[in-house]
Amino acid sequence: MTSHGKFITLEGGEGAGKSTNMQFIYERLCSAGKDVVLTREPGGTALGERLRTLLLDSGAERMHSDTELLLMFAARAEHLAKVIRPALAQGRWVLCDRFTDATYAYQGGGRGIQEARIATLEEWVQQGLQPDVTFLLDVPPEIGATRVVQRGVQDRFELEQREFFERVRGAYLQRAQQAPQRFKVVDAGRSLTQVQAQLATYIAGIL
Ligand code: Z5A
Repeated sequence: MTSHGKFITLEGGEGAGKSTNMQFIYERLCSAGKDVVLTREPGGTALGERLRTLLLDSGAERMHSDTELLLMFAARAEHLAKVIRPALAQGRWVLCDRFTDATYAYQGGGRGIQEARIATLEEWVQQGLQPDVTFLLDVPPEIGATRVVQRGVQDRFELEQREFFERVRGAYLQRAQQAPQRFKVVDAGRSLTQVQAQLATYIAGIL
């Protein structure tokens, strides 16, 4: 019988260093002999990537927050059916750049949608499936903003104000407090060397 692989997610606010550390985590897991599927949300499938383009397009007409929430879960339903569940069932590990905690943080904390509405969609789409481990790169928005300033064109979320990112951060930290077994919180305001040393310790603990 094939055993289920582990489902690992990486979360954080803007400038937390997700892309940089995603690669680091991926390499650590592969070096330990794990067969890892690297994927992301919104996205991860052909249709999901098309939804991602709609969701991030800063030139698009203003989107209602309910539309944004539903599109996030539409992309997630596709991702779970086509990529995440099949990979886990084959015993592969899935390393996903953002998942439902991002919905609670951005659509819940950031946009102000009630948690209960998000929880209803979560139950419908995930049917109990949760990440085994979630790395949260926590950084104060003022530090994150200085890191992304040179990145050029900003997406629809990156154009939000500081208060939005404060609420996003607060919602992430609250989720981490509510599920301390699943969350591994990393102080991502420190140097990359320090961040990756802490990540390496956490990774060693889940192998
Ligand atoms: N979203 C949502 O609203 N609801 C949902 O359910 C989901 C997503 C799933 C796209 O996400 C948007 O989707 C996101 C939330 C929304 N919006 N925002 N903002 P994304 O994950 O694709 O986009 P992102 O947040 O911009 O992630 P990113 O590209 O990984 O950016 P990052 O975290 O800033 O990472 P980075 O590019 O690796 O780092 C930024 C810079 O900082 C770079 O120059 C690094 O070299 C530097 N860096 C990294 N770490 C350090 C340290 N420790 N010290 C100094 N400098 C550093």
